Amino acid sequence: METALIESRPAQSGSNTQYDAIVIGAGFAGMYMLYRLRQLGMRVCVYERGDDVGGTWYWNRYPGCRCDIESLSYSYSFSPELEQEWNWTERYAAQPEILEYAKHVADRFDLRRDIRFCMTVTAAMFDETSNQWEVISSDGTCARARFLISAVGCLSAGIVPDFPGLNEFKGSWYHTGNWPHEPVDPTGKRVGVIGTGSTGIQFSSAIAQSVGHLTIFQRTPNYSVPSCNAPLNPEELAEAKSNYRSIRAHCRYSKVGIPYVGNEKKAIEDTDRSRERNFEAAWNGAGFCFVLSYSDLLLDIKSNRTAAEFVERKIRETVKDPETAELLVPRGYPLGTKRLCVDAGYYQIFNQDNVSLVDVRTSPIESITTTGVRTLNKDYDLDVLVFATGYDAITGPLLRMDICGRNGRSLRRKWQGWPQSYLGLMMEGFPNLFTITGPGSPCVLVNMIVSIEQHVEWIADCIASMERDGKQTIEPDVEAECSWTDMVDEIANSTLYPLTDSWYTGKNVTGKSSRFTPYAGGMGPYRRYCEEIVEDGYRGFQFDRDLRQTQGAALNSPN
Ligand code: N01
Repeated sequence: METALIESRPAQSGSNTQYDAIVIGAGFAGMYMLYRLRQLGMRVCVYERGDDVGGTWYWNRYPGCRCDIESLSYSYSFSPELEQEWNWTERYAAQPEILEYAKHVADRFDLRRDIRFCMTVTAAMFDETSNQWEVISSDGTCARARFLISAVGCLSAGIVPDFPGLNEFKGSWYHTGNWPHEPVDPTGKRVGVIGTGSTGIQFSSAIAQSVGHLTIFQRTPNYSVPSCNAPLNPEELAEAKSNYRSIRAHCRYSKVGIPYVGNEKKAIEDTDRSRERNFEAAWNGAGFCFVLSYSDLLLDIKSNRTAAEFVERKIRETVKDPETAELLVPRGYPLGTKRLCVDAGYYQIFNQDNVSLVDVRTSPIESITTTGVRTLNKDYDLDVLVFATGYDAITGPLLRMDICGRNGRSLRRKWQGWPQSYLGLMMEGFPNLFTITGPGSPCVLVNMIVSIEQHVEWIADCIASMERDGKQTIEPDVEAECSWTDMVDEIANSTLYPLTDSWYTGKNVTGKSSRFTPYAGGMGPYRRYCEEIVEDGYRGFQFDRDLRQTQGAALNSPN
């Protein structure tokens, strides 16, 4: 049920401002966190580097940007009134509609008055004498708060590869995650796209018809399946609205946080004919859930191959030029271990005369010239160059800030080897710092909004219980953190994910230690685990930790 808002004290402006809680980021996580903290009567300030709410959906304005989770479940569940008044228009909402939704939420719950826009948090230090976080932002001001909550998202630190000559390029260039607010008209232009992940595939499919020529620079082909997007008709919408409570209940304890019921059968145990029928049906309607068309596709390499071969056949059937088709066929990694892409006619665009595919694995990009891209074999003249080159995911957005916990220990140092956390929610040595969808949580493997809501509610309940019990600080034990990190690792190793270099493992970032960091055990099991920990008196956490113990633990800590 939606709870009435408790009127909270307004945030103050200026330097050395004091709050009860500071939230970093005003995307879906930050907005809901603010809403919940206000309900506790807290003085909250949200820092947001953009000039409006929306996070990912504020920054990613590139043509074709769309959610690959269905609108009816990629939306907040906390307010039945909000659910009833908002009308999604398509099965998979496009970026402008999702951004409108975020703005609507901000207006409806009067969130903006506690958000400081165009402010980037650069550093945060924990002051042990006062048990306060000191938060420094881009304008040089410092604010203090007892609780610091990171809502910076998992895919918000974009990467532009360090190609020599980029500054000399005479055309326009953009990273898809920092797309201009004013329209970029590609009509009739020579456009180059580097990157063929979800973003590059969406972007290329969306603009191929209107550009003069589109050159796609591909290093690794991805598996992509049709989204089968369609308008939502009034009956479907009404049906969903009348069933929202049961849909949400299912999502909260499901594996992926969506209302889709996956096939419990194993691909490897099915007959060839039945498997083909099943894959065909999934290809023609399941979108991202293609990967759930059998229970073992991400667990068993032989099963995975059956799905991969099906998609590879589809690519060869669709793309008329056999050489291009072969270049587009993924090789050497299991389907879905790089996030499965969901497209609107991607493979079809290669049958257009104005689209060409350049294999930069065999002929690498050497530099950007004044007129375009130079590969080992050839120069490509371009008017517009688009970097769909991805993100320093999950830990990147957190480590862009200089965060120091007890004894001045920095998070960058703590996470040098691998990102240790307890439940993906907190780190030992960093009291009262919560990370929404941090490493070690299901985050990017499930419906992000379901994951966000679970974390926000857990954090809000935890803070409320501390207030009730008069506790000043909370942080995990080293032992709890280590065993959680080991468990995340163990579960990951029971899947096929770690076999592939991807942004999931951090291998896409030069110098980043490689490890599969999300919790791959599923949303439902994770939620139950978090609930049990609370029922068990916050097992693995310490309240008001004794400093002498802390010093001992820090000496014994491996990081
Ligand atoms: O990023 P990516 P993305 N030279 O890392 C290539 C989410 N998302 O922005 O694979 C040449 O997947 C790189 O090549 P390689 C979704 O979770 C969601 O596309 O490293 N190429 C790869 O092809 C998604 O998974 C939606 O060999 C270079 C590409 O750039 C995540 O965001 C929509 C290169 C990067 O692909 C990230 O997707 C869009 C270089 N130097 C995105 N460096 C939704 O629908 C990198 N590449 C919700």
